Amino acid sequence: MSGPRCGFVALAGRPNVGKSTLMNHLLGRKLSITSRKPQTTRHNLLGVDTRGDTQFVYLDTPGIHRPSGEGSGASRPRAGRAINRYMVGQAVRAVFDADVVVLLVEARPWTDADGEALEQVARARTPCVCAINKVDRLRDRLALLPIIDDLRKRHGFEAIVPISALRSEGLDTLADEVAGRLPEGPHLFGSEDVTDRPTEFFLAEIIREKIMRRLGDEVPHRVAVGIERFAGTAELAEVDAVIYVERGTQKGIVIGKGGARLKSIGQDARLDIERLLGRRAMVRLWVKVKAGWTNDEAVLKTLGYR
Ligand SMILES: Nc1nc2c(ncn2[C@@H]2O[C@H](COP(=O)(O)OP(=O)(O)OP(=O)(O)O)[C@@H](O)[C@H]2O)c(=O)[nH]1
Ligand SMILES: [Mg+2]
Repeated sequence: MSGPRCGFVALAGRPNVGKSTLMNHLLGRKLSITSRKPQTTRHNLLGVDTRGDTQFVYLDTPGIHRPSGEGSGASRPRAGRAINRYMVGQAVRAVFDADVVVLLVEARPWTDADGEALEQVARARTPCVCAINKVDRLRDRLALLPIIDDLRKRHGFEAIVPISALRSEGLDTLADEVAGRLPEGPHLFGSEDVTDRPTEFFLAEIIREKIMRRLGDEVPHRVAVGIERFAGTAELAEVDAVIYVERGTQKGIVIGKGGARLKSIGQDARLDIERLLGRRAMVRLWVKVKAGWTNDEAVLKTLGYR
C-alpha cells in the first residue's frame, strides 16, 4: 500500500491550445477564463483537484510564446513588451517548479510555437506527459498515428494521451498518467480547497474575459481590469471596476457607440459574477487611459502583474 500523493502539475503549451479549458474540465468548474484569442491567460492560476489519496495541484499557465513586437531587436535578447515577458516568465517558472508538466499540443502538425514550449520543458527536465488536444476536430482518428509518431521523436514524453478538453474526453486517462508520477507525501490543501486566489481576482478575470470575447483582435491585449470596490449585502453584491487601456482610441472602442459595447460587457460579466457569488450583483464599469501600461514594469506591478 502506498501513502497519499500530492504534487504540482503545470498545464503548459503555446497560446490557444486549450490549457485553460483543460484546467476547467479537470476541475469540473470554471475557474480560468478562456477565449478564441491567443494570450487570454496572463497569470498562473492554481486549481486543486483531490481524488481520494491523490491531490493534483494544477497550474494553468499563460501560453509560451516568443515575446516580440515593437522595441525588439538583436541587441535585446528578451525583447517585446513587459507584459509578454511577464506572461512567458510565469509559464516558464511553472514548468521549472512543477513535479509533472502536461504539455498540450493540438491534433495537427507541429508548429514552431509548439517547439518553443517544448524547448522550455526540455530545459527544465521536468517529467512531461503530452496531451494531444482538440481530437474532436479530427474526422478520422487514424490521423492521430503520424502525430503520435512525430511527438515520440521530438521528446522522451512519459506518455502521450489524446484528449478533447472541451468534451472532457480522455481526461481520466490523462489524470491517471499524471497521478502515478506525483510524489508521495501529505496533501498541501484541504480536500474542499479549489484555488488560492481572492474573489477579486476572479471578478477582474470575468470582466476581462467578456472584453476578450466582445472586442476584436488587438484591443483586448491592451486591456487590464482593476477592482476598485467589492461590497454589498448578502442579497446583492456591488462591484466597481476600472478597465485600463493604453490610448484614447481604445477607450472609444471599449465604450462603443452610445456606450453600447461597455453595457454588453457589463451585462455578460454580471451574469457570470452572479453565478460565481451565488447572489445578485450590480457591476459598474469605468474606462481609463493608462498610457503605455503594457510596457511599463512599474505600472504593471500596480495592476497585479508582479
Ligand atoms: N474543438 C475544441 N476546441 C477546444 C478544445 N479545447 C479548447 N478549445 C478551444 O480553443 C480555444 C482556446 O482555448 P483556451 O482554453 O482559452 O486556450 P489556452 O491554451 O488557455 O489559451 P491562452 O490562455 O491564450 O494561452 C477556445 O476557443 C476553446 O473553446 C477542444 O478540446 N476541442
Ligand atoms: Mg489560457
